[in-house]
Amino acid sequence: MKTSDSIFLRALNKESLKIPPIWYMRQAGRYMPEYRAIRRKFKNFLDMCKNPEVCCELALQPINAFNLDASILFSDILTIPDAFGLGVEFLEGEGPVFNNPIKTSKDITNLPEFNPEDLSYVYKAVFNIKSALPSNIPLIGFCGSPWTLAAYSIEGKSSKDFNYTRNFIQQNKDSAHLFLEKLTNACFQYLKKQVHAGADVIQIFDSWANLLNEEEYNLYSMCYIKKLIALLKEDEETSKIPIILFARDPSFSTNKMTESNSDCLSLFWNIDKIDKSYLQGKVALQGNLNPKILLEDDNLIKAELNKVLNIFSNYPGYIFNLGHGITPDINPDKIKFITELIRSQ
Ligand code: 1CP
Repeated sequence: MKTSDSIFLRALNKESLKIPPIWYMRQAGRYMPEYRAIRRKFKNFLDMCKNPEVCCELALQPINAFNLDASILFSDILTIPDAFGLGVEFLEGEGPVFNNPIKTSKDITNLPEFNPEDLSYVYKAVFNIKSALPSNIPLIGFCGSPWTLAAYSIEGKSSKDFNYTRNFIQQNKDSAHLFLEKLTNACFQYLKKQVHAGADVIQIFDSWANLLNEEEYNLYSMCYIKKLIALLKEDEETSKIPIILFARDPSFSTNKMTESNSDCLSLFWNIDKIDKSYLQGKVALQGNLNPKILLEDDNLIKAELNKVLNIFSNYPGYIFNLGHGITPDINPDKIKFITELIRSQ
């Protein structure tokens, strides 16, 4: 089968399908014992990401365990800040820590030019994964949104509210925009290389979209996502690659996300801001079971799953996914359970 005939690409092309394609955000990760066995061998998570053979093995683990309809590159969104020299480290049990975060506007003007070749380990992983996958399973490449990458780079770590970053941006508006511009160009070059190496689809993760009100979102996030998508749509090599945009819990209507010109929206689990009739025909939709439901018993999972399927089953271009990533406390048997349940409908 040609990759373009796969149910994942057909759904991204807004086709109505009886059974939706299925994949899960963070489908490779700590909830899987197979993952933990490999993870144990590396002190710093990013060292594991720098090993293309290991990344290939990790990306295939959920495909082999659950027979999913799409594979995602095994890597992380923070490879770009690392390539800018910000010294990203992930230590066991902790989130990311930056050894050289952005502290002043000078740090932004003095950033080295982004060299996409510094991330050649990622393109090698893409090539290896694509070569190992059967042709009916497309490979998703990805990056963080410029705003989400800037938030980590300025804060220097993860945070609940990213207050330090918000203050920095207020006090250094021009430099903040310069930084977002640099990140946008880096994301474009990075994604182009991933597509060149074999990625069939691109997902942009705006994981900190929830921190901004609509006005701030326009200014600091949407504006740069739009630029990034325009660059990809104008480039000969990437113009035909479907783009999925994930935004975590935006404070405004999901309709706004269509301004990005992405082909598909990956929906957070709350549905009150989703206007299906507006979105239909404009974008494919992906989502959006609350991952926490997977900690409940099978009857409750089934009821909540049916609610999601009832909302989206007739939508032209529907992909089943969660509203955010699988968390380490989820039992892999539950992933198997819902995958089989969806396919038995
Ligand atoms: O110690 C470990 O084992 C590290 C756990 C882990 C894993 C498995 C991290 C650290 N990253 C990843 C892989 C990863 N990250 C993938 C590929 C795996 C897959 O999806 O199958 C992807 C697509 C990401 C993307 C990513 N990294 C995002 C966007 C998605 C989202 O969840 O919103 C974000 C925000 C990150 C940053 C990140 N990476 C890891 C951590 C602990 C964090 C910080 C999260 C936070 O700020 O709370």
